[in-house]
Amino acid sequence: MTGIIPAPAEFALGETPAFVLSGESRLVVTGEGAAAVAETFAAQARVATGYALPVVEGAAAASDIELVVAEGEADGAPEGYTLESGERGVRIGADTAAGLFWGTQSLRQLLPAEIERADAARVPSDGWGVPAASVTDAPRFAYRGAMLDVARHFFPVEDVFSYLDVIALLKLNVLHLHLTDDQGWRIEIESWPELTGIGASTSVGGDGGGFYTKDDYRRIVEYAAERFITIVPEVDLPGHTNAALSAYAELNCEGIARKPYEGVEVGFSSLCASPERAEATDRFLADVTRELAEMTPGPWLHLGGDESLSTSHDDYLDLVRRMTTAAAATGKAVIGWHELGASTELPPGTVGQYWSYVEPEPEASVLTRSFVEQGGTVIFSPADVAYLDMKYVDDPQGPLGGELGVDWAKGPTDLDEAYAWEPADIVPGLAEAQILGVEAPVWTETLSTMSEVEFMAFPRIAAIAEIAWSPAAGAGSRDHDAFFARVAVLGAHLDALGVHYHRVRGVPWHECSDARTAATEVTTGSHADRSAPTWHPAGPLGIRQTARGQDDGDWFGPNIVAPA
Ligand code: TNX
Repeated sequence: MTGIIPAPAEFALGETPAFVLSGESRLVVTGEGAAAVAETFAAQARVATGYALPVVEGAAAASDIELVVAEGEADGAPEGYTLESGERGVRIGADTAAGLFWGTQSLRQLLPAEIERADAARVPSDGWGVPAASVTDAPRFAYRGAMLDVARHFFPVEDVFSYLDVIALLKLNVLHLHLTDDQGWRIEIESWPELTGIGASTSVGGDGGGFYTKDDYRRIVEYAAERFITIVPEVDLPGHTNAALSAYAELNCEGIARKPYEGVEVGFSSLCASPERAEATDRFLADVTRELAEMTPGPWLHLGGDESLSTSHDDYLDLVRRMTTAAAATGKAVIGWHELGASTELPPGTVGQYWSYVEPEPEASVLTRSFVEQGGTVIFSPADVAYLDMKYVDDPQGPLGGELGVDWAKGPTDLDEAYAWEPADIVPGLAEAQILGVEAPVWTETLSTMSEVEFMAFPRIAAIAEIAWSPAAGAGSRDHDAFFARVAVLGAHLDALGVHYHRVRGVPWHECSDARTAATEVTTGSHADRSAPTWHPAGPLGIRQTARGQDDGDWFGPNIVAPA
């Protein structure tokens, strides 16, 4: 079973014998950027196979992988590629280095899963075969995102690297970092040092703080760029700002710094719109957006805008005008959660991120259409299918007794549900060209380790990646069974990578190739299994009790304001 996720636009298995990667194989490159893409592929493949896999120029032999960037290779599609494999070798062609890179991600998935391993201990029983195949592929949407909330819990640079590695496999090309919230400010802003002094010292449940220095952030941007992934930084404004308000008294209407916050309520904090604070607030907005833009090569700044439930409507509109003006002055395009559509003065090209449901709340459609009425576009992240912090249906308590995940959207979310929706069918009246793309957020109120994030993200993120990349198919006409079979192949790759995931029901998961226990079984087992050793290179999931902070009662919904 071959299993490329997301499904290519066109894929056919050939009749000829397989290509076999061997100690003789070379990566033969032509065109701008091809050598760098070859090196990224070879670096991992060398580790797994133990072969030299030199990157060279010249004529390719039947034992080689040829990587070509040249005009017309993928009909001009900016991220498209073609792949041919068989007894005469492998050849991937693309118009751009990005397209070539996505082609190598398909090749990764056509190889045995052991290609992901961090040691060369095992040669697969049939060797390093790639079936004879012919692929012609290009993405449906230009923006294919994952979001990581590093504000509720902080995740170090190495964690972000490992998430980037595995979202690249799924041809996702954006990582949106939710850098600030009530519980923490995670990005260094030199002109406002206390943002990452006081403001970064906290997290949900008192699990400790942290932040990225400018140098850390640049390393993330570079690591992402090697994988053709753009970083979208988010500073959430004007609500979700308790961390900033606790760091600087002058940002508060009362002129008194807020207490740091480690709970999970939303909607209680706001920047101050009043004229007495205008100087400080506008200087804050200008400095933060300027410094963020300077360290971000990508075209977007995300300004949040969601759940500003304690900001009056007039103040909200005033603050949105001021923050979007500041961001636009940096030359970047603005992204905001769909609430930002309440403003009729958005800068040209502002992108709305929809987070209501597959059946939209009426207000959400109106707010979302406002972006396109003002010449912008929309990203879809419907919470009931694309929020990866929702619990799983077949594990409604969450692993180990309800500590991981939330269910406020429409209850827990199954892989089937994550797969069975169509972005063009949500908000009536949007043309395909007005949909910039799709994004899968992971919010981390209940998730404090990368293993926990992985467990919630995989395999559901594969469904979102396929919706983002593969040709349009009405929700009803997606090939559910074929997708689930391909998810099983992905599972074998995740096993080899050491990425945690939930073995959701309905997927014909492969046997673990080892007598040892899969980490994923440990996660869903009883409490007694928690400390059981696993074969996993990543080690045991290590789930611990993730405290919910001060409010240990019912989980919040998106519209619940914290008690005063
Ligand atoms: C809603 S929807 C939020 C986040 C929470 C998340 C938890 C939206 C833009 N914001 O503040 O972390 O729910 O699932």
